[in-house]
Amino acid sequence: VPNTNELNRLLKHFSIPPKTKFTYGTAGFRYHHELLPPIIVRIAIFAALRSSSLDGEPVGLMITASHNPEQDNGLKISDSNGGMLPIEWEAMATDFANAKNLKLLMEIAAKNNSQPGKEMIVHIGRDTRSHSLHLSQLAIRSLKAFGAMVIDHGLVTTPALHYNVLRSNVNHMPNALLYGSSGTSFEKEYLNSIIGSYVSLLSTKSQLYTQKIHWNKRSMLVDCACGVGGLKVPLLNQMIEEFTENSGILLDTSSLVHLTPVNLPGDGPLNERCGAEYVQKQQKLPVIYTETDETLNMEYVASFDGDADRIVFHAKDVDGNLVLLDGDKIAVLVSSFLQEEIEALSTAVPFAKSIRCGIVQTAYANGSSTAYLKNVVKTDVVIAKTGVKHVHTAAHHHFDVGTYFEANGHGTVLFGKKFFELLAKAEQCLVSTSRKNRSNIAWQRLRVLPRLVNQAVGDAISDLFLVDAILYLKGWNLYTWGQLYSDMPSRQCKVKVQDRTMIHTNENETKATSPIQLQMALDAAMDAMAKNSPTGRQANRPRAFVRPSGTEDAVRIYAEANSQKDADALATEAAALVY
Ligand code: NG1
Ligand code: ZN
Repeated sequence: VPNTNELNRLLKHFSIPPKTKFTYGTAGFRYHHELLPPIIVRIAIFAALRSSSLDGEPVGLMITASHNPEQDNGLKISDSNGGMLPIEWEAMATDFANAKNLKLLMEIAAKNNSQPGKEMIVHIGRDTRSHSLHLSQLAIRSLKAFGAMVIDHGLVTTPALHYNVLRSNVNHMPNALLYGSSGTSFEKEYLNSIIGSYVSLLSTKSQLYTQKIHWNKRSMLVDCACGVGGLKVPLLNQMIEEFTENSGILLDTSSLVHLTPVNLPGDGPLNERCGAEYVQKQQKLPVIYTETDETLNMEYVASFDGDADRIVFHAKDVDGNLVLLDGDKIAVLVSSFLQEEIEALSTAVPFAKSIRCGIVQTAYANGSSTAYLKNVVKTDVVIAKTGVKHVHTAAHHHFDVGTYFEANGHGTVLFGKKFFELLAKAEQCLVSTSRKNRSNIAWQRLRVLPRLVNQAVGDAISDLFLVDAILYLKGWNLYTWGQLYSDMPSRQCKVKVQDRTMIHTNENETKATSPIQLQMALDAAMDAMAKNSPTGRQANRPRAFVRPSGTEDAVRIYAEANSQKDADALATEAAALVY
């Protein structure tokens, strides 16, 4: 039963500052942390109503501003299926965030056919920002005042929170809820399932050989952006060892990757000169705040973002320059692996030929990656709007096995119904064949993937093991992988303008639809540069676009061209046009 007095007190105390309009952005609400308390109170109530509208299925609230600077914070909502809030609900969320008092809130709810129910359950998680604890306590207080049940997971990564939500809905776990307000975490189970699938995947390599082979142990430095991933990565080595010992899977332990976590919470400022966003956007090597002899010469490095839902890989070349393996490179690696395995399976199981495999990218994907995917991997490519909610939906809609990765390293692979039909058919055809048969190996590989790869949302930890396993199975290192294609030189920057919402774009954000003069001027700049470019190939055409960010108060500029000088010049020109 809602405690109206307490709700009124909270709404009054955390009132909306004058002349402020909060909006639901690319991934929820994200602002300077001091602006957040009023949003937290209102969106906590919103989350409870969403749970109520789903007949009491739990949903999730994650307190994080992901890759943003330390002083920002935010709210991400996990729907009951572990995915993002349906886009149709965003307008109501925005209205809620801006509603003054309880009466207005309830009017908005009624207008949206939404009302408090008997069962309202909300999972809460938070990142390591110093203000996240206080904000999560405020969310809990508001939820309780509204009569919702709260399950507090404390410090978790965003993908682990999504998994907790998904998992608690899969089984509709009333028993687990008996623990009360905590102790219903499936995080360990989740990490174990990733690790178990990873080890099984690695073990398929030796099926191809008759003798025992000793592999070079791979050591990976994991830059945790001084964020919450840094609390989880240190547990993984031991979990891998324990799993391998207990599972009875015969595997040379030297084939397992060893993780060295650095940039843990407290080592340095969150996301500052480290982490996935910095490395990918600035194209610079991260600062390793905890530098030791061991960390100095590591060749195999991964960078997470502040809430561990993104990952990019990188290494230093002989000249000390950055070799970046971003989300595009991950998409290429993962999708070619999937195509190869499905192809190998199809010789024994022809149904595999009918599986639609494909990739979803955004306008930020490097032109070379799109060309490579179309021309070499020969896979279908769909370009969707920026943000997981768009790429996820597109992958689900277009493909039976849909891979999506944003260039910034946020992505996953979605396996549809038809893929599971394929696995069932494969089992019938292959169960009595030799485990060394290539189609059988492909089946062994494919069937572990849905447990290795998060089906709800991208996860840096899950993607780390997926990439490492594929590299191991192929016998590649970061350089072999990086050389699949060369990125077109590119430049990204941000411009702060008075009102970024002035800029509107087309469906896949590759062009501005208004102001129309802006796009005309951009087209002219691209044409002029194309005339002076050495090649006339479409794939190498200079390209630039602008769009308002949905997470920061800025307009983002992207440019790519045939030389770094040209990419920089095009970005500078585009920035001047926006300004
Ligand atoms: P915005 O700020 O709307 O561009 C950024 C990323 C998205 C996504 C969200 C959510 C870029 C260019 N944009 O969105 O891909 O990750 O943050 O975290 O990287
Ligand atoms: Zn993130």
